Amino acid sequence: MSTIPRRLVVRAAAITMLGTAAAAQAAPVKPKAVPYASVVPAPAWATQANSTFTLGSGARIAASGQAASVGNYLASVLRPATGFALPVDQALWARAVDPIQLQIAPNATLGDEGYQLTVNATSVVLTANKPAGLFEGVQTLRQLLPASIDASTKQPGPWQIQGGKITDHPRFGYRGAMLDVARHFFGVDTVKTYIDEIARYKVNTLHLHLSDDQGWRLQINSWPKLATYGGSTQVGGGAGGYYTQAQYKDIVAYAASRYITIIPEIDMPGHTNAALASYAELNCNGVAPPLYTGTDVGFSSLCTSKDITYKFLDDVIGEIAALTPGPYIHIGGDEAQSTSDADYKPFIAKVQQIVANHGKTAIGWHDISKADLLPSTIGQYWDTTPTNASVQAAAKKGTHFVLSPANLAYLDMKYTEQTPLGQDWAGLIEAKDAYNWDPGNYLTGVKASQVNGVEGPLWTETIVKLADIQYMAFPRLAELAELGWSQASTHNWTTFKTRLAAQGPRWKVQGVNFYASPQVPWAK
Ligand code: TNX
Repeated sequence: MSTIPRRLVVRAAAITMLGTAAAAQAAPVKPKAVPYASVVPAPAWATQANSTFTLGSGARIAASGQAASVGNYLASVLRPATGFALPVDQALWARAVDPIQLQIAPNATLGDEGYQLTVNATSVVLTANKPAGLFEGVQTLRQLLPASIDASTKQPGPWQIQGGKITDHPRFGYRGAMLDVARHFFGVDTVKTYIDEIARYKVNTLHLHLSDDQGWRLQINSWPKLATYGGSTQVGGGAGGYYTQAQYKDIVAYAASRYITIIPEIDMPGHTNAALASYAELNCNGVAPPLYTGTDVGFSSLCTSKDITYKFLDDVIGEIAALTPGPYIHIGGDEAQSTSDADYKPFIAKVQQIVANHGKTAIGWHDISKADLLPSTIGQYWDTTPTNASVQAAAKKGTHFVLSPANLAYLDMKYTEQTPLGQDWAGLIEAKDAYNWDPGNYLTGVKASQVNGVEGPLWTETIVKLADIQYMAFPRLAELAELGWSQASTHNWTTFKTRLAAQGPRWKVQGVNFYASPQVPWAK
């Protein structure tokens, strides 16, 4: 018997205590309903009731109109482990009779991604302003079911959900991951798998680092050698690869079906050896360098004084803008050590204008704050100290930032000295380090209202396969996602690590390779 008081009302910061108490009483053999306190990222508000919903074999999902696609998605993620048919009813009348109901319903406090989830003995009702909110609510619902719901084959159940109510919405609108597909190339299936894994934690942005010294990874019709030659190799010298435009569109559409916006990055003016090797005319001396398969940075630059450079960028950005429904194009701008400041500043000004001409908003690594920025341009902060003079000056003029401090958010940093993959130039990032900072109160001179959110970049000099991506991303990306989604009041490592621990069995069931940090009391 549970000792949890009926309809105990808890603030998100306190719900973990509830989770600990309930977890201690969990039956060891049969899966039981999961306490609300185990959800990552922590919901804004939750109450847990003393009732239990059981998903039965005859259950149907009501999801009409704009809710239909998320209803179909919910059915598709629940079918493999339950083995149930879970038909999706799209007729309005089904709302009242089906046990699982997804509805679009106006609620002023929930915003675009918020949702409300109400579970009692006979029904699960999920409402939101927008389909994106229903989608995020579905991720919460999945975590309220036993971990075996994530299996790809039929499991015994029972499929119980603890009764209660959650009202939830994000702290920040931008919650991102970045994958460097330039240093090592990753195919469409790997990217889709990563998209599914990050969507579980309500990440809504995937930034693809599509070009660097070692490779150009997207077919550009007006400059075809970029991909066919510039994409032909990678770090270490093996065969590289690139996405055809059709494959890129497929990734964008798949991400959109998970309410994730793709942000394509073409890094410039540095990190451009692959482009310079593909077209001699992009070099100031007119000589194409050889392809590069090492891991140095800072040695390449587009020729900022040549007109052809801007024709090239207009063509490339034009094609990418046409393929990308999201509002942003990332222009890189980092570590341009082979471009003088005198050349760099007007270059960034021109590129921002090209991006704007194609109807998009520019994002760049915070190095671009050395240049004059358009009011809409966003900086992505990657340095390891919270104080930076040009960032502060740009912030004063109103620039917004996405935070990816390398010593806190870089997913390619090692966890410990023993971590077999990754780098350590920005430091070691153990589980606790990845969580123990506040993005709203990190950058000197940048107000919380100028912080659009957070992003976890995964650079891939040492990363070659999906299992490597997973090992570096989990648990840290789930932790960063919580910093991006959950209210500051939930912030508490001691309670968080217990919630994070409940993700371990889920990753095991999903076959996600993760770092079992000794700092986290992983659930069995
Ligand atoms: C720095 S920080 C880079 C990348 C490297 C990464 C390795 C930044 C924007 N650029 O070029 O891959 O370090 O950790």
